[in-house]
Amino acid sequence: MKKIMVTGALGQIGSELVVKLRDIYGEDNVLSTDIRKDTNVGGPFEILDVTDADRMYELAKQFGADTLIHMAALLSATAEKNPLFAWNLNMGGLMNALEVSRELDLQFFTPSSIGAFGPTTPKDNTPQDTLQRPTTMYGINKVAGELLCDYYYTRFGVDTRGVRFPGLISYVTPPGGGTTDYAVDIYYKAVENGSYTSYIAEGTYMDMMYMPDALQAIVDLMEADGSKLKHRNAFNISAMSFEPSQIADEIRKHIPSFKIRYDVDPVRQKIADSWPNAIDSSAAVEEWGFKAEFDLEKMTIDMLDKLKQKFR
Ligand code: AKB
Repeated sequence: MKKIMVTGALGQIGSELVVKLRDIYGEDNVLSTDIRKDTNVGGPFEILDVTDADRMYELAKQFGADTLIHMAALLSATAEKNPLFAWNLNMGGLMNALEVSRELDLQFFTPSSIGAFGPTTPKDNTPQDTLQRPTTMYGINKVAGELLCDYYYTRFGVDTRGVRFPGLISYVTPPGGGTTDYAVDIYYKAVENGSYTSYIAEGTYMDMMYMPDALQAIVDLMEADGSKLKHRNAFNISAMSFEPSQIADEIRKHIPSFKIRYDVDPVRQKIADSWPNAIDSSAAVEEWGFKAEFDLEKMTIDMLDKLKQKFR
């Protein structure tokens, strides 16, 4: 049985990932760690600041981990507000996690993002291997991270794996500080107020994915036969691409009076404009069988249903 340590376990992805991993591998085989404690969350938990390399090593060793899933990081919009802090946290945390994985011979996963692309990247059907000159601190962190993970595999044989996540949508834990977060907020506001003011302009396409597909992708990639992986660390994966008025139209099928307005935030709009419209996930499909169950229609039904129950 695997013994998995997760950093950033109370974040948007981590909080749901830990539940899924515990369902599959058993509660006691998944150690959740984060910089703060949430008393509502059960199971093995330890406080960990990922910039503290010694504590990360000690926790992984004591737990007897064979796998490290490193999720702790600042998202794009927050990183832009404080670039030096983002560099220190995102790169320092990643280096520590890679070193711990090398020292303890752990299988390793960390997410990259569509943020690893930039304005000179082909915007449509963005290839797996292409020009990457991001213009945000977050994107620079992600490209450097992809390269470091490749390096730890080729240089030290660490079994590093990863995907480039699109915007992730979930009704469980709200995201914090991302550019794609509007696509989560819009569902909350639709249920709570019947209207939403979007900080992303009409016509701005970005890749997205419903959280259950993102979690399954992590499990599938970590379970995949390593000998079949050619890319290992930065697989493009996407389930859908849409712009704000399309998600509003989809919501209107269930809440006919729903209204969308626009009050564009120049910082997040600039980030969104530098990212692809739609990426090509074919390498992930071919190398480890990536598939997504949810499109915009199916996701909207589930999101609205779950949020209505939550706010009832
Ligand atoms: C963000 O918007 O920063 C993230 C991402 C796409 O990496 N959701």
